[in-house]
Amino acid sequence: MSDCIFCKIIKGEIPSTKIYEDDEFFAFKDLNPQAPIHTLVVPKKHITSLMDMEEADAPLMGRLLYRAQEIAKLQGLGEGGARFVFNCKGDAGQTVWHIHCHILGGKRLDDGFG
Ligand code: IU
Repeated sequence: MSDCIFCKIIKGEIPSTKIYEDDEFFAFKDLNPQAPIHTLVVPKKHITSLMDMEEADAPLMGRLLYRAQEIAKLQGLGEGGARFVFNCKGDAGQTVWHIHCHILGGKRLDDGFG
């Protein structure tokens, strides 16, 4: 989608600190980290929100979860663990309308959810 900021990051039109890329997914450091490790994993396919995905996208999103936990381990979170978050739509605070999985870790996240 031409005016989507994450689509532009995926294409390299906007710079980012890339952590991982394959044919289907792109992962990069969050610009405003909420934990020592804060990475976003996005599908290259533009889907606006987890709650807008179609059933046909379920295998892709399953693979996204598998990749996300691999990426967390790549970043040294295998031992301590991590939080995987999808903010969906307004009440959850979604601000970028391209599905993204937040990976948060590198410290004890004992602040409840979010
Ligand atoms: P949210 O789940 O939609 O609330 O999260 C969007 C995240 O995208 C948020 O943590 C931002 O800091 C992050 N982000 C970014 O890393 N780079 C950007 O250019 C923009 C947002 I816009």
